[in-house]
Amino acid sequence: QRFSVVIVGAGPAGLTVGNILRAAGVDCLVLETETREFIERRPRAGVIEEWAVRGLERRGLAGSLLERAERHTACEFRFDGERYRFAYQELTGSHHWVYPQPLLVTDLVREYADVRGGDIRFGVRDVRLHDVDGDRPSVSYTGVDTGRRESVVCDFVAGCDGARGVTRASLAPERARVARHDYGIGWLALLAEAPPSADCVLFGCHPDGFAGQMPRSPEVTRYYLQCPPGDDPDHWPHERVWAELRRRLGAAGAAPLTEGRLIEKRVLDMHDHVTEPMASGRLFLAGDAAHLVAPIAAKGMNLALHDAFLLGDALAARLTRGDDSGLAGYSRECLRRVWDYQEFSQWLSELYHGSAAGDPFRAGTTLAGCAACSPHPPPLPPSRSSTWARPRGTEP
Ligand code: RFL
Repeated sequence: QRFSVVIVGAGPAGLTVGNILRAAGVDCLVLETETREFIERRPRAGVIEEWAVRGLERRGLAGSLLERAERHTACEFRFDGERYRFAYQELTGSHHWVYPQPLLVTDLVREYADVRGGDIRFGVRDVRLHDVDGDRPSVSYTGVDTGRRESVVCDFVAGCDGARGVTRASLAPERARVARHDYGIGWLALLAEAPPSADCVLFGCHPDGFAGQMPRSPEVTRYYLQCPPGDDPDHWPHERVWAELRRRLGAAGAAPLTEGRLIEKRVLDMHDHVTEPMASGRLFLAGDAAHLVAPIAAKGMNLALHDAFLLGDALAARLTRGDDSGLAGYSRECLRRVWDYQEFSQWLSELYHGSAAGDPFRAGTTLAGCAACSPHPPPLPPSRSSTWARPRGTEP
């Protein structure tokens, strides 16, 4: 079998690339290890930046999102029992959308497979890449129904298989460099069957550790609690979670938290990594397959979409018009924003975690950071305020 492009992974990155290619009339195949039902339910991100939504909209992929997503223009820090509301839209002119990742994935699969007629194979096993540095790469896998090895020849491979995928390993090791950073911090990531406790994102900077609240939908809310890395979620029974959230997010005049059953409870060890370059021969990585950014600043899915816009457009230009320029500059263009967001994430991490570091100096600078977001702020440094809600450079 032959396709112009094989896309490995049906997350936000892979499905966006697939949709762009189908719209340009390019034949492509998406290979995914999980079932369609599973990827349409897997809970993860929820905060999408305004430029990313505009990018989806320009490609005909934001219809349901714009009907159903909530628009957010402010967030709130809670520190030392005080509330510091940060109306970032007033400062940057930009806002965020809250739209759960499973809904976006559902929209993207439906558009790709059911509307644009794209080929997608779920439940595949043991995906392997071959000859990506040659002119005729291929991808082999075991089909779920047949149990047979299948092989697909293609012009290009898009590696969109997330942080634990296989495509990154096919980059020529002597040319690819992986830079890593470990925060030495864990987050207990929780989903509660309860409406949000506030109309915006909450960040609690507490001497006992960070706590966060992120609205997801009228029925479900995400919470985070800083914990030791590698901690066991079983150390966090229902009562302990809610007592700790109440303490770390408590503030004068704040409404009590709306509690509910915890339907997800997992410990994330906060770390980042970046692979450079993001391409080798005819293999191009996109999203978490190329770079992981800890969910501190809610940037991972946004970066995955940024890569996907650039890669989809570049592959379409190459395959429909013979224009190679997008592919040639792809890695460099993606990495500018990747490093920008990694830097922002490090800065924000200090704001979240500094007061729990047991160091009065770090606690002091954390308080100054929260106070800078108060109703009468000294303006944030331009790089901070722009990264908060808006990317630098042109929109893809
Ligand atoms: P994904 O979403 O991981 O999709 C990769 C797909 O590839 C499949 N796969 C394979 N398929 C074929 N062959 C293989 N060998 C394969 N191996 C894996 C997988 O099953 C999957 O379907 O990667 P993609 O598309 O790059 O998207 C990245 C985002 O999912 C990720 O960055 C975000 O979820 C990160 N993130 C957040 N990002 C935001 O922008 N805003 C947020 O609010 C936000 N919140 C979060 C988050 C991540 C979290 N976790 C779980 C780490 C909150 C949490 C708790």
